[in-house]
Amino acid sequence: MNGFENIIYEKTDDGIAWITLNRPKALNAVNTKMRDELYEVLPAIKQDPDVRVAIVKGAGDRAFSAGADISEFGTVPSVAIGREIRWERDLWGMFLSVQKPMIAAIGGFALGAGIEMAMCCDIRIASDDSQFGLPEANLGMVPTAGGSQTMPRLVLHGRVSEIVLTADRIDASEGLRIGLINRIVSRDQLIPTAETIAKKIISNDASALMYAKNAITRGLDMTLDQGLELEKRLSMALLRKRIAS
Ligand code: CO8
Repeated sequence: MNGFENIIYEKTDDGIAWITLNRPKALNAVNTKMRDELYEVLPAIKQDPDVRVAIVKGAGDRAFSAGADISEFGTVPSVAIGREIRWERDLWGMFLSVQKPMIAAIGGFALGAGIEMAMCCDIRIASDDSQFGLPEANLGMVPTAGGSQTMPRLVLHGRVSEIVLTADRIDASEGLRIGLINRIVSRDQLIPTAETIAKKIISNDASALMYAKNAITRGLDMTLDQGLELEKRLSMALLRKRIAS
C-alpha cells in the first residue's frame, strides 16, 4: 500500500507496520485527507497476516500530531454534514477495533486528536520533550476523538477532569506519573525503543496476543465477574484453536 499524501505506510519483513503521520510543516495535524488515509490503512493492518504489530509516529522532530487541522474548522458546509462524515468514517472506532498490538511513538506535541489517537494504541512511548493536552475546551469543543472516554481508562478520573476542563498542557514526566504514557526515552531512543518493544511482542504467539488484547480492552467495560468470564471464554477459544491446528 502506498501513494498516500498525508501518511507514509511501510511494512518490514519482521512484521512491523509503520504509520507515519506526514505533515511535518503543520505539526502533523489531522486534516480530512489524513483521516481518510488512516481510515484506509487500518483495515489493511487488520487483515494483513504479515503485520503483527503497528507503530504510529509523526514525521519531523516537533510533533506526533498537534491534533485536528484547525485551518479546516468551519469549512464543512453544515454541522449535520460534519456529524454524518464522522459517523460514516469513525476513525477512532476503527483504531480501537484493530485487534493487533499498536504502539504510539510520541516525539513532541501530542494534542487533541493527536494524543487521542495515541490513546487508541496499546502502548505509548514518548520522548522526554513531549507535551500532551486536550485543548478542545479552548476551542469551544468537547474532546471528540474519543479522549473523554479513552483518557479516564488510563488516567485517574480527577486528573482527567483537570486536563480536559483547563485545557492545560502537561509534560512527559507528568504524563508518565499519571499513567498516560508507558515510558519516557530520549529523542534518539524513541524509534529504537518502539521497535524493540514491537519485536518483543512479535516473539509471542500471534493468537495469544489477539485474545489477550481482546480480554484487556473489552474487560475494561465489564464488571470483574463478567471480565473473568470473558477471560475464561477467550482462553478456552485459544486452546481449541491450538488443538484444531
Ligand atoms: N492545525 C493546523 N495547523 C497547525 C496545527 C493544527 N492543529 N498546529 C500547528 N499547526 C501549524 C501552524 O499553523 C504553523 O504553520 P505555519 O508555519 O504555516 O504558520 C506550524 O504548524 C507550526 O506551528 P506554530 O508556529 O504554532 O508552532 P509553535 O511552536 O509556536 O506552537 C503548538 C506549537 C503549541 C502545537 C501550536 O501550534 C498549537 O497550539 N497548535 C494548535 C493545537 C490545537 O489546538 N489543535 C487542535 C486540537 S482540537 C482537536 O484535535 C479536536 C479533535 C476532534 C476530532 C476531529 C477529527 C480530525
